[in-house]
Amino acid sequence: MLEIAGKFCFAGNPVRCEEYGCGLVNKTYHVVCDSGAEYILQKVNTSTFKDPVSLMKNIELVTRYLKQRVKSEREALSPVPASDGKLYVEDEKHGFWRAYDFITGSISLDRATSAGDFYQGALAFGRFIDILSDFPAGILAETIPGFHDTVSRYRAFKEAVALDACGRVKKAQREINFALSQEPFASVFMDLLEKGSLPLRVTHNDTKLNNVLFDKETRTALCIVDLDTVMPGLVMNDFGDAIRFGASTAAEDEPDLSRVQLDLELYAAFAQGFIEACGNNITKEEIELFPTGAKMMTLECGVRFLTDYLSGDTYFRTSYPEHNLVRCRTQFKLVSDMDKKSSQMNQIVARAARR
Ligand code: ADP
Ligand code: GN1
Ligand code: MG
Repeated sequence: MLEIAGKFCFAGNPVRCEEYGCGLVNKTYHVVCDSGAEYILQKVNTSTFKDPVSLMKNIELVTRYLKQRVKSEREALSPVPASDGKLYVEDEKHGFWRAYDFITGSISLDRATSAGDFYQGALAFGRFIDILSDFPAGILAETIPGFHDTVSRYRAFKEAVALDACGRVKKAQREINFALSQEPFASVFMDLLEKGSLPLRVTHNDTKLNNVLFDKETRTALCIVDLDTVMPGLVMNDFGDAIRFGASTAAEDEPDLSRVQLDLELYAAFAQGFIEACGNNITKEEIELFPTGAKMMTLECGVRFLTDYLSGDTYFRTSYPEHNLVRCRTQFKLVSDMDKKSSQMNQIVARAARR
């Protein structure tokens, strides 16, 4: 690892390199140099991101744009060039790597410890939408085609069921039935998009709370990270994915489903912060669809975990054989809970929009 780290233009010589964070797709390391300078070094998963050079072009364009519009340098990521001037190092033996300045004094949270934290996270994700609302979306590459096309996610799921590559269909029959019972819902956004009644914007598309960096001391949100999936998308999905992950009462892989519910206090805190920070950029129709976005992203993510379980765990990093099935169950439990709480979810968003 230090060999790779040595190929980037770091201040000083890398002396320490440790795994960092909890991402399920890329691999992240924290590098410390003998000068004291700190960096984030990442191995990009090129099975997932098939055109990593275009991906890095997206990141270059977006970080440059953000840098010119934020108040302090801790509020936007800074990619570090390699010695040849490119923003990545690639070779056959080691794979595809990139680096960022480590945002000093920052932490990320896998769970909100208070509604205040989650409200802060919402402000950061909303500001991201707000700042990028004038960015020319057309110049961004689609880093994962159909990333939030829930209909095509269902297609892949049904193929995995038919193939039953690992003989796991029997073990997941209940979850498969649940997914199928929800299938008519999966096309709601795709249908509206086809009719042309929803705007595509530059969105983040992976708005897990741990993709926000907080100031360790003040607990205010500083910066949005994990920009691999920044591309044209729907703002409801950014709202929804954040709720899916951050407004649950339990971790994404909690095996005890009695502990998994949608926390309406956290949901309300996020709705308030996100709507406030998106400003006038988003329409009334988009806001009305935020609760639908929450259910859509939760259902889609559950279907993706289930598909990966049935296909032999080739996409998401797992720690034990049933891990993806356990993750799928938490998502489906949340979907059911959202169905029960849908009128409250609608009221909360309507109230936040009136403020
Ligand atoms: P992954 O795709 O694996 O989720 P991320 O880009 O989200 O990778 O990085 C993983 C974790 O590393 C983040 O959750 C955050 O805690 C931390 N991190 C990422 N970039 C920085 C940075 N520039 N400065 C400080 N911490 C960072
Ligand atoms: C992945 O890479 P990470 O951990 O931030 C995935 C998201 C899922 C999430 C589930 C590129 O996010 O779409 O919602 O896992 N990212 C990609 O935890 O597929
Ligand atoms: Mg991440």
